Amino acid sequence: MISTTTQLENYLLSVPQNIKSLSNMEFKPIQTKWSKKEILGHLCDSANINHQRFVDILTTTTGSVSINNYNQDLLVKVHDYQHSFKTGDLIIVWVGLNTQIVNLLKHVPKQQWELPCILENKQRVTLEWLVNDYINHLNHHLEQIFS
Ligand code: NI
Repeated sequence: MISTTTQLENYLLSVPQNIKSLSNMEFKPIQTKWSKKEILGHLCDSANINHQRFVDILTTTTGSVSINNYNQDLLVKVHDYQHSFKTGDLIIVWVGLNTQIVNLLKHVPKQQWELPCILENKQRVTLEWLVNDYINHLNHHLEQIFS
């Protein structure tokens, strides 16, 4: 899990610079598709929600934590990322949230990576699985932004 955390830490340095060099952040190919700015907003939502999931798993006193899905389109809509945020401000939010995640994960003892949680489809997984899922999701959307 050290490699995953290191990858995220490297992103904290590279992603802001790379996004600042893009000029098409607000372009919407069609009205129903997210712009790159909205994808970045979605990544802030994902960081926020997953940080809370990781904290819940690490601090539960009652056993397995249940992971609920979230309505990603609705979250992008209520924040109105396309109009209400400057890209620079979204970058600050994204870096802040992921800085908190990196520092949390850096201090997780080896055995706690095996802590369980239960997905909405009742599948039983571990904190390690969930963190990998978070990074894979992030990679997927960064590829979209930098394509
Ligand atoms: Ni997504």
